[in-house]
Amino acid sequence: MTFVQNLDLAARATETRLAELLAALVSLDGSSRRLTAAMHHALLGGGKRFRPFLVIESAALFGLSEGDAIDTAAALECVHCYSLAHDDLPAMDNDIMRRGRPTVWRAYDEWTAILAGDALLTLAFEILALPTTHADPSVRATLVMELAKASGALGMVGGQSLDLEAEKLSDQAPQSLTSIRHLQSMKTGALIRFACASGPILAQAPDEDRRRLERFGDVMGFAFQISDDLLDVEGTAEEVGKAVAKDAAAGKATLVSLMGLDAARSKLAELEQEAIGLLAPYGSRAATLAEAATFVVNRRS
Ligand code: GRG
Repeated sequence: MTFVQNLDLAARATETRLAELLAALVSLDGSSRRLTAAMHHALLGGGKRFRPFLVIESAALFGLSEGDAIDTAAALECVHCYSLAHDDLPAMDNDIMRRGRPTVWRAYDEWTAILAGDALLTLAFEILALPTTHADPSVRATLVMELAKASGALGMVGGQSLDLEAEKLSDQAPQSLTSIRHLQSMKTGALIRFACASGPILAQAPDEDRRRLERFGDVMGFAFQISDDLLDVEGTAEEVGKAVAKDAAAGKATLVSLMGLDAARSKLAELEQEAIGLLAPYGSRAATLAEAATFVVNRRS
């Protein structure tokens, strides 16, 4: 099977489980139809489901099945989709297209998009608390703790704030490579790191494995961000499913604008090798995850 077929299988399994969880946990009778429809719009229909794929594959390294990892994968995707719905709002990035469709606030309105994001964030933790996520409550508590940290003030939300401060507040110092690297390891990196660490957490694997997979997640997150910046410069809106060239138009410093295209591409190649090297102890079980490193470096969407 090719890497893209594997990614697609994980995406379909995640979407099936997300639809089931939405139907089971957000009943149409008890909730606002408008809110539920906006949650559907944010969560289903498009998206690579790359983070769920990382959850499933990092769990597979330790002999766990897709079914063992799917609820954790779905919970993480709820947080990711909430972040996109909020990031697209006029007060933040003000985007009208996402995944080739109108953003949630354009399809509904701002308050519905805010509330749908809020509901997806809380749904993620409801899913992690379900016994179907893991039979052992202490594993569920660890997942809740780690996803909360990855999503919150020291993770994605904190990184988003640092990014918006630099962009929108006039008294901020110009961004350096170090400050951008730091904010992006929080904004984009923290969820990818959680995805990679969740396999050893679910498998109750030794700490050494968890640290190795966290390091793998850091490297993948860094590569993902550089490739995202490159796509903003080199990609087309059709490929990416959203507006491109936004960073340059906003005069925004990015890893690519500060490093230059050639240095960014060679950094990506270096990160690809580092990621693959970190998987060496897992031999052929890590073949798909190693291909993911190559995919991130070369992705066009
Ligand atoms: C609003 C709290 C809050 C956080 C927003 C994730 C994020 C933080 C902003 C998105 C802006 C952005 C373009 C970040 C760069 C990396 C990234 C997260 C890209 C989108 O993720 P993909 O490519 O998207 O995995 P799909 O659609 O495939 O799920």
